Amino acid sequence: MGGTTEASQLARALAEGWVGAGRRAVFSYAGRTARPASQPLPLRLGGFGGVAGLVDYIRAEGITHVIDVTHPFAAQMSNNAVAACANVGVPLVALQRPAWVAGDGDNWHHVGDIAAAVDALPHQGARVFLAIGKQTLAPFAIKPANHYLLRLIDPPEGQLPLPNTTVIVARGPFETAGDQALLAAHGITHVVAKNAGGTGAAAKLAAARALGLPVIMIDRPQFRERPMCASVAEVMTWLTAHSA
Ligand code: 3Y8
Ligand code: NAP
Repeated sequence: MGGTTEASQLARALAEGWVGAGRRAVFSYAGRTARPASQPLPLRLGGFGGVAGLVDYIRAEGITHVIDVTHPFAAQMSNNAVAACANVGVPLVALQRPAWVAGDGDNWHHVGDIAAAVDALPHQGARVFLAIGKQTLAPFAIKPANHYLLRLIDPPEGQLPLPNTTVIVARGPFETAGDQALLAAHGITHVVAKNAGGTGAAAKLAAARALGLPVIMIDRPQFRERPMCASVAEVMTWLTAHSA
């Protein structure tokens, strides 16, 4: 189950080391974006239909191993996978990159969720870089007197929930120099980020540090207990260890 930089890296390793050895694999996307990245594995798009739908899919497709490489904020998918795999009795492992930690020169304010991120913003006059996707914009509408620079993967359909916005349509992974130029060009005063970890979304943090900007860092949701791997190589070892 993909949707992150690490999922694309694992797909390449599986295509070579697993499918290359005559085994089968399928890459699953939620279907959130108009044109998901292509993968070297067969793709399936869209939700499974909750835990029951995932149980049916695992059984119908004869899935023998589930690898959860979804985003650290995709808690519902991850929790559904724990329940479904326990129900069917197939092994599950998650590959999740470590959370970012503030370094020298960082000016971070940790908050627990989107609502707390909104609370942490001024009531007016701020110029805020929101790189948290389009699904979580509505809560910021209670502070309309700030200007919001939005980075989205697909052009927004219909009216945005915020009056003062500039929209950038771009797909990560992003580079520090590009993000620093973007933040400076728009006179950004605050950056809001999810603690995604990894490399694909980290550029804005380095850019904020270079520009001396505060970052409102949304901490990760809680997950149900599950076996974890910390690298693609570890997942490939786990697969071999759990295969007849
Ligand atoms: C659909 C798969 C790859 C994977 C790239 C990573 C890094 C680049 C940067 C910013 C932050 C954000 C957002 C972001 C990044 C990677 C990785 C990551 C952040 C794709 C992808 C899917 C999604 C869904 C999308 C969300 C949105 C989140 C934009 C594919 C490209 C903000 C998360 O418009 C929408 O509805 C967007 C929805 C979920 C956050 C949200 O909650 O709205 N990602 N992102 C997956 C699916 O269909 O199952 O389409 O190719 C994957 C990536 N996005 O190797 O190319 O590994 O995290 N994606 C965040 O972390 O902050 C942007 O702009 O600085
Ligand atoms: P979520 O809230 O945990 O999941 C909501 C529902 O979306 C799930 O219950 C499932 O539907 C479906 N779903 C999610 N990931 C799926 C996958 N890989 N394959 C099939 N169905 C999936 O997930 P989300 O936060 O919306 O993220 C959606 C996708 O975008 C994930 O693949 C994630 O890796 C990627 N992504 C998310 C973020 C982020 O910030 N949230 C950032 C980068 C990438 P059913 O219940 O019907 O099965």
